[in-house]
Amino acid sequence: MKKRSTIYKSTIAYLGIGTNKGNRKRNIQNALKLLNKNKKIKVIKVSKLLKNPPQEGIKSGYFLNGALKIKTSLPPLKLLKTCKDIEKKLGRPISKKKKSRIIDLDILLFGNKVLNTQILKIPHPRLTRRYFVLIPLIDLNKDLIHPVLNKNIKCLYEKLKKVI
Ligand code: PH2
Ligand code: MG
Ligand code: MG
Repeated sequence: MKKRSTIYKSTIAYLGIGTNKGNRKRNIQNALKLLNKNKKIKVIKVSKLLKNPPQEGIKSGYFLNGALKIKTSLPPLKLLKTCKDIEKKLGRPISKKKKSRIIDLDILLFGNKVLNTQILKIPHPRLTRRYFVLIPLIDLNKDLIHPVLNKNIKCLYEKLKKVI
């Protein structure tokens, strides 16, 4: 029997994934391959992908957005570094925030962890304002609880729907 590699002290985390440049589906597939290549990350579930217009001042190209449920033994900052390395490997330059992106990987939730540092905030601070994040998250796990607001993400989505 094939030996399964075990991930010790692992955490369930959720990543947001988005792309609005080039072959969006392929960009997402490439990012998934690179995430799974890392021995300390296992992608457990991929949400349905949502085609939607750019938000928050980005002007060009529609987005393909989704979310990933992963299991990881990496601590949050190492996971962030891994995400940034993958973005770079897929050709995203380190530059302006409002630019089109081949791939964007954001940490949305990391277990019940709450982190508020300059380089990384968990839960993702704009999660509650983004339907393109909440819809894929609900698709992955409708029972998820926002660890700061202590609210179910489905409730957060219902609330957001009222204002947009
Ligand atoms: N990401 C942003 C800003 N705007 N709009 C959509 N539709 N999807 C995104 O992933 C997105 C965005 C900043 O990361
Ligand atoms: Mg982002
Ligand atoms: Mg990002």
